[in-house]
Amino acid sequence: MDPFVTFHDQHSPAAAGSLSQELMVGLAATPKYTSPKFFYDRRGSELFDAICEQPEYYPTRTEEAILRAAASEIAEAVGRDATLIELGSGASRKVRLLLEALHPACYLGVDISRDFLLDSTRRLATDYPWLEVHAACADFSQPMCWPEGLSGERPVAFFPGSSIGNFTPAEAEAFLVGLAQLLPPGGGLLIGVDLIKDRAILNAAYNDAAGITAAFNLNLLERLRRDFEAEVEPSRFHHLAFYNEVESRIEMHLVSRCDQAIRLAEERFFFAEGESLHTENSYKYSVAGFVELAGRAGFEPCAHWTDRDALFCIHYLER
Ligand code: AVI
Repeated sequence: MDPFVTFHDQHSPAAAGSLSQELMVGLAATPKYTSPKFFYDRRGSELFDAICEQPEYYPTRTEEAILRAAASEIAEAVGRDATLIELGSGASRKVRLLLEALHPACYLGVDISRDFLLDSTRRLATDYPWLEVHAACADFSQPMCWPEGLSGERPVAFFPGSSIGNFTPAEAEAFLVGLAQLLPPGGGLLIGVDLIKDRAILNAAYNDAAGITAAFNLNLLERLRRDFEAEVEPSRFHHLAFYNEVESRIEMHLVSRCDQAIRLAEERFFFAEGESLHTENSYKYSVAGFVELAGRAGFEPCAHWTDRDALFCIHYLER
């Protein structure tokens, strides 16, 4: 183990059998659905990184630009005594901008993907020798607790990327209630939230011309074959993503090109031509709408920052 990173293992991965049960529940439902967590095998994570580089996918570069432009204001609002806790730390790119502005004594990266987490926290420990670095392998969408041994008084959670948008609003509220319970009074939440905007911009972001989002969506079926020994022919489905204005969300689906079945374990799930498997929602919020939701979960708004085109918002809230 790298001497500069304290590793805390809080995750016992669900057995393949229970994941396969979960998939079967969604495939048997009407309409059919799968949880977005099934996107993220190694190939899915690589494709997601590639999505973030696409010219149409504005959230990543816009959030980074806001962090860069507002770094000192953010540091002012958050305070320099924070223990920074990054939820879903992944490649830990955005947090570097914050570390440089906040100079906290202690950082904890929390991610479900052990290898990714270890690589990225080791890189942080090397690049920021003054920083006490902890890594917790955990599924932060499930109840968790902060590991022992973090120095610093005031935890501030950093949840970038508008990953909150992949929960339904009710799930997002429940998640924030759980997070609020982990924070002492005065503890903070710095969170990136994608904003409601012109549908043409949203539709383009999830239908990039290079077809990377389509490949990301279809990789789910490849993964069913690879990891769950499903019988499924991905070329018999096509990618569909559109903005549902009533629900303020992008919906991603895989639409069947013909009458067919997916076999998983001993079950067969029939698709009529044109029937879809709903693979993801990505909710968009107004600034006020998100503040209201977070308020119901026990967070008070302190400050927020947006870009000039009002594409994306970073909120800072406290308990
Ligand atoms: C991870 N999450 C915030 C992305 C989003 O925009 O909802 C996942 C994604 N799906 C398709 N493109 C990107």
